[in-house]
Amino acid sequence: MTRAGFVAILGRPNVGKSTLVNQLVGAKVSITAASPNTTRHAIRGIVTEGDVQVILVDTPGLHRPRTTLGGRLNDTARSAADGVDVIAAVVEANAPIGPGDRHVIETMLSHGRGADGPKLVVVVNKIDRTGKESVASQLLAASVVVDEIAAEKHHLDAASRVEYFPLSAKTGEGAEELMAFLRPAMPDSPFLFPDEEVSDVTEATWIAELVREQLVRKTKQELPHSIHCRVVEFEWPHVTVEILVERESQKGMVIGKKGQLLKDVGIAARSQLPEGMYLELKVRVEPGWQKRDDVLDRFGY
Ligand SMILES: Nc1nc2c(ncn2[C@@H]2O[C@H](COP(=O)(O)OP(=O)(O)O)[C@@H](O)[C@H]2O)c(=O)[nH]1
Ligand SMILES: [Mg+2]
Repeated sequence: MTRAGFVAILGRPNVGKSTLVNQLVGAKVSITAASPNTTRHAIRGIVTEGDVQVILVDTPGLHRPRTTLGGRLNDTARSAADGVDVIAAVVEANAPIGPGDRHVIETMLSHGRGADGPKLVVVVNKIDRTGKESVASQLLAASVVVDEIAAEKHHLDAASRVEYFPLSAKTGEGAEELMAFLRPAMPDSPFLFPDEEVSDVTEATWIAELVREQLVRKTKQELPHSIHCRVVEFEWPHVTVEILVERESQKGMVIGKKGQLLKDVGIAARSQLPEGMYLELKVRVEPGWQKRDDVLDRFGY
């Protein structure tokens, strides 16, 4: 009999959720960057080993939304925790557990109620950034926060089932211990994805994501939030990605001096695409798209 199930990865922006999914899958399936709100969809990373399939659901970071897009990203993250077998809340080892983390832990606990509720995990990530003693005290701090929220919100039963894992999504330290917990937590089930698949992202979406990843990494301030990328033409080996920004001034920032920034983005994205693929980038202004429900619907957020 095979086993297969879902693990939702929750956390505030930038704690390393996407890096964790990539580390566990052993391949890049979700783009990552040092700026918040890089992940915009619930992306599934699939680990199939022997007769167990663990499907990791990467989610947008839970945050205080300032735009319609931000609100939708939170909804995507919360609904990703519905009906899963395990919920993992990720916090950082190298920063105090703050209000944003508390909100994440509360979301995890409230989804974890009932005897047949999901298994619950707190991952203390980025342990490569701190010493062993700080890791130990952060694990303790996390468990204190879990107990506090549980007492306050009447989630004591869920809180008693929480397991804690110190980990570095970057180096992989602690990843096997987490996988060893996740495998037996999967229910009896046929595989839900073909066993050679590592993600549920289509090729066109993936190409657009790779372009957006480079843009997010190379631009600053509010610009990463204002960018949406989509494939508008795809006829092998030619693919055209349209880059949408919100204002005319942002168009210039994306293109860069003498077109250098856009050129660098193209080179970096293309290096991760199949050999021989030809990538064309176009920039277009779609005024205020982040705040417009009609555009967000159209873009699938
Ligand atoms: N040092 C260190 N950096 C990490 C680790 N995990 C993630 N990061 C970095 O943290 C930033 C945010 O990572 P990302 O996975 O995009 O976070 P997300 O917003 O939670 O998905 C990136 O710059 C990552 O390289 C880790 O275990 N150690
Ligand atoms: Mg992410």
